[in-house]
Amino acid sequence: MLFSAKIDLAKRMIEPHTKHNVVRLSALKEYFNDQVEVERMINSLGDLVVYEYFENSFGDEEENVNFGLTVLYPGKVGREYFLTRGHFHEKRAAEIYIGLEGEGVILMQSEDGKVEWRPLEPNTVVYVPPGWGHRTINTGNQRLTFFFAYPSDAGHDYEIVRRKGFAKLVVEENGRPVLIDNPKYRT
Ligand code: PAN
Ligand code: ZN
Repeated sequence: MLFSAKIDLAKRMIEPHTKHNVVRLSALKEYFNDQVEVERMINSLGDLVVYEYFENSFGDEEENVNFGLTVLYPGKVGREYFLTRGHFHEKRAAEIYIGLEGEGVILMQSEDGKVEWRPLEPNTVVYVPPGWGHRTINTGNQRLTFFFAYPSDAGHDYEIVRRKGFAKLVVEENGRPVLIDNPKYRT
């Protein structure tokens, strides 16, 4: 039985953990707006790690809470900042994110297409309400690290994001993050 875990920011991990996923540029090709630029970057820079996450996962037992740490590295594909794939929970479960280091945002989208975005940085707690898809974006030039926790039976639907994307993109304009309409978004 698990009673506690230690976050080590220097080592960028949480111990213990039952799962460690590393997500590279090649796995994110369809999630960035400019897929040609992703290819070009892979060819010139290699298949960079964009983010990794460590999780204590309890299968799909509904009494439990999965939790862990995500580390999203800085970078851009064209003007679009490095991002996580993003997903909707299959069971409309809420989620808590707590910013630990770096500067970023969380982009949230309701099932009927409303969009909200909030800063994700140290000492910020973000509550993702049930039914809202969510993606994190690193808008700074150091890594963005955050803690997350959600019900173990929530499930993850990535397919809907892969096919339709989010309605908005977070891109750099004059050195600052701005929200623009996603030209490829399909309702
Ligand atoms: C987080 C995310 C994690 C990686 O634990 O799963 O930050 O992002 P993607 O799942 O979008 O690749 C979470 O929201 N879990 O529900
Ligand atoms: Zn989630």
